[in-house]
Amino acid sequence: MSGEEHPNTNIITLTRHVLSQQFQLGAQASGDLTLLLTAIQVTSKFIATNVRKARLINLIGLAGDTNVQGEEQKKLDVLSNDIMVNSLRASGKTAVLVSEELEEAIIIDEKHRGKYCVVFDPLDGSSNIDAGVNIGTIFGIYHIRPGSEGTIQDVLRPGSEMVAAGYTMYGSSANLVLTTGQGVNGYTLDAALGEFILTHPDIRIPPRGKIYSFNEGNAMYFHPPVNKYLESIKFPSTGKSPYSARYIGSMVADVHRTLLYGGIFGYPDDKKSKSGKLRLLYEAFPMAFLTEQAGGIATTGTKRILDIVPTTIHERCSVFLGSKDDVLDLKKFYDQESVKENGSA
Ligand code: AHM
Ligand code: MG
Repeated sequence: MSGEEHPNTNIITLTRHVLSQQFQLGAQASGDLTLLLTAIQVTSKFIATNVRKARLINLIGLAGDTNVQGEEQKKLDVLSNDIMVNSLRASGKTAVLVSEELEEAIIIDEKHRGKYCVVFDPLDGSSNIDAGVNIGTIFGIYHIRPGSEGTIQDVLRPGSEMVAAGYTMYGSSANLVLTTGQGVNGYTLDAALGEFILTHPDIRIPPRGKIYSFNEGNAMYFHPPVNKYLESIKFPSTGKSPYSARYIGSMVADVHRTLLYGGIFGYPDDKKSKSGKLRLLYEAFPMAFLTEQAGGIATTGTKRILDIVPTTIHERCSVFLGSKDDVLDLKKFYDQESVKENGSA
């Protein structure tokens, strides 16, 4: 060994990695999913670049419009949405698109129509943009139903039917984390090469963590099982250490940390927000798919998130996800509550 640093000449790019995974599927794989993921990568690179220079080119601040949830849109949200819609349509691989920023689903015209449907939040965690804190893009991909020409019914399906899901986190580097149903892998954007390189192969959530991630400012609205659970990890039985609190307020960043370090992330429904805050299709489903593929659990407290059948494209749901043992601990409080309710009924 000379001790000299040699560049790695066998780098595994995201495209190479997904192609090799698809190759293992044999004849079923036509390469279309790989091409669709290429389009998503390009949008992530474009958004990453714009996030980075936002302050300099005056993209920070409000665009002066409100989105379907009645929230003010940031300029970067609008831009990211436009980038994704344009790129996904032009890919020729999509039939239906659902974006957090658009009230209606987009049904792709025949000329550009492909066999995948993409649901996405182009720039999640937008309240963090002005502070330069991590934000991200979340996406989930369905295969169109057999015989369908692309309708809203193609995306009103349980998350367990998604064929791929992931997110790109824009932080100190851009990290794309992806599942195609064969585990979870993380890729980091090499800005010089302009490629996402495999840096976190086969991400597995530790079975138990030491971190909880909730917006505890809402505790006065939380239902009893949530507050009882939080109490149990902050004031554990003798001999055990309390959990640490970490809450960024960007789902992508909070879930990313949970995947890598373990612990539990929660955004429950409560007395004020009857269905919770997070959106089922393009926030809860993709993150639940990734969590399960990494060996964790994702639940509403009473049911598996991926089993929910959506009835509208922007519906919300309660979310708890993370390390298996931590989420099971929380579930016990929900189970006790339902025993109490049924017992007293
Ligand atoms: P957004 O889609 O408007 O950005 O809202 C979603 C975000 C998530 O990233 C995050 O988990 C949550 O809202 C934080 O909400 P809160 O500020 O209520 O804690
Ligand atoms: Mg969002």
